[in-house]
Amino acid sequence: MNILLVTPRSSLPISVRSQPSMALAYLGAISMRDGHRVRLIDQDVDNTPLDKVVAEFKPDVMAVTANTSQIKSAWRATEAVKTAAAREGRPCWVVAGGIHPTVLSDESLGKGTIDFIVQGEGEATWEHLTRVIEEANRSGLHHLSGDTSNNGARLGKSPFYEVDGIAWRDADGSIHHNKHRPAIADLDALPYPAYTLFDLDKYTNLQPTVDAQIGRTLNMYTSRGCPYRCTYCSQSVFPEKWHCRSPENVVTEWERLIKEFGATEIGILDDIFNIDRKRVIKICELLIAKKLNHVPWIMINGIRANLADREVLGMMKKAGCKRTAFGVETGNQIILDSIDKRLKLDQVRAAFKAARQVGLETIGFFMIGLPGDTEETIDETIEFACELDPVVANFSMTTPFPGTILYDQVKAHGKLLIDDYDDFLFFEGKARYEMGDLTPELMERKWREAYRRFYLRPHRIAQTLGRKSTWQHLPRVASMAARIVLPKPVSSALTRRDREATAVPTK
Ligand code: B12
Ligand code: SF4
Repeated sequence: MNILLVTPRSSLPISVRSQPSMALAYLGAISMRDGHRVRLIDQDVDNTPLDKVVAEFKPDVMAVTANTSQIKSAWRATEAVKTAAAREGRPCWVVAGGIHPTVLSDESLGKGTIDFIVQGEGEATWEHLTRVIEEANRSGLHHLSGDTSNNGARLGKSPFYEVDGIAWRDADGSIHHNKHRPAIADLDALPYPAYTLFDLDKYTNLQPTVDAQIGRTLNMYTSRGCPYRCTYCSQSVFPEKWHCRSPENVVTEWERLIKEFGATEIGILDDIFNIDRKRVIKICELLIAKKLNHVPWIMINGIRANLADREVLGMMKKAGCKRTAFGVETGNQIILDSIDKRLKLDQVRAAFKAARQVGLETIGFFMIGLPGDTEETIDETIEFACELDPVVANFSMTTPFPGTILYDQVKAHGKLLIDDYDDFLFFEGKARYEMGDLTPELMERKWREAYRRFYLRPHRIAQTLGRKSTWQHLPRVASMAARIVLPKPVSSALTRRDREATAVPTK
């Protein structure tokens, strides 16, 4: 079949969201292994109109990925493809996946342009679904109904009931939720992400989390899922427990990224890379043995501070790790407990100290406006950030994402201040909700104050001026500095440029 993979246009500025979608890289690899023709359009770096792509490529299936802030754009893309395909007289099945449609599958199916939602981890379900679609096309089901119909009397029970892990829409509009599909048992059996589908020269690096200015950062996902259940985190919504690839499999891909695709820096995206310390140490030993440790790597997503001891961090450093992020969130233990982080402030202190001792740079993720936050507790967060003093401190506005416990708490006891999915971002300093004494005014004022107090300390100014990357990214750094120094009300002046200025990838 002809399979069209689409990353919908993001509402983030391109210099921030600039990496190939790993979800589609995996799905593409599966589909190519199964003998399909695959074309990928990343709307962030490719302006080709979808109707033109449909006319040229004639897709039988379209796959689109979306998190919450991408979902509206994903719906527009599916509509464009469905309409163009119908015009061509060649219907195209549309499949969506990713965190947002997984959580709110009926909402997306209700749009009428999406036939299937693949819920949770995608590869096994995708492979099964595309096989069933191909059989359905062959038997004429698709062309008879022009839809995902079970087509009752003529063809018997729809074959789509057999595909675990999907929600789907029948020809009469009714929605079916099939059984959950268990996590993929052997992640090593997956093909490596198909980077050949992307024009890698069109992407930028995830500044300022990574450094490579010239050259290429490529990402890896060495383990999946997370056993923790932090109340604000979308990842905790996925039912799959932590499961991982073997160190050998990881390092083979690592080598390939460097030797075949020219990676000059590697970003690790795992939710919780360091849960199995033996595995981390083995990966590090292999990287050293294979002399791959000359290429720096960065833990883009936070690792758990309570599991980051000096030995593990030291091995990571020896194996080429340059910088690691930690999800710290708050400087107040009561609030930390209330978000179910299962972490002690002293464990965070110890992890930052150990990282410094072994020579690893750090990134700290902090959240402003967690439930229960007050002027005083936010001050504690800012002071804690200053005490830890990471190379990059990211203060994000707490944003309640659908499906999270936080979202339910805000729905029950507070008020969401955003009703447009495009605004479910937290790079910018605009309050997303209010609850009790936690007012938008407080959150926005403290958010600005956090950046000011952290980055305008004399030694930080000196450090910033002394860093090569400051001069390499001068417009962004200058814009960020101006926003910190100039006292203007945040919510009144949000622009795309504002978003860009503070953009640091966070979890
Ligand atoms: C890397 C990353 C980024 C990068 C994106 C780079 C890129 N091009 O993908 C950057 C830094 C730009 C980024 C930005 C943001 N991110 Co982000 N990011 C991640 C991170 C760490 C990894 C994503 C990834 O590649 N995963 C690996 C792939 C293989 O997994 P996957 O995407 O889940 O896909 C699997 C399944 O979901 C499914 N699937 C997915 N799509 C599809 C489609 C089909 C058709 C099928 C069949 C299956 C399928 O199959 C895949 C394979 O199993 C995730 C956390 C995580 N672990 O996923 C957060 C995460 C996706 N980000 C999140 C957030 C909140 C953001 C921001 C909103 C933050 C902000 N700035 O305010 C922005 C939004 C940007 C945007 N508009 O897209 C949240 C999403 C929450 C939500 N409900 O939307 C996550 C889940 C983090 C979290 N724990 O809360 N992010
Ligand atoms: S914030 Fe990190 S530790 Fe907590 S549930 Fe999300 S991925 Fe797991």
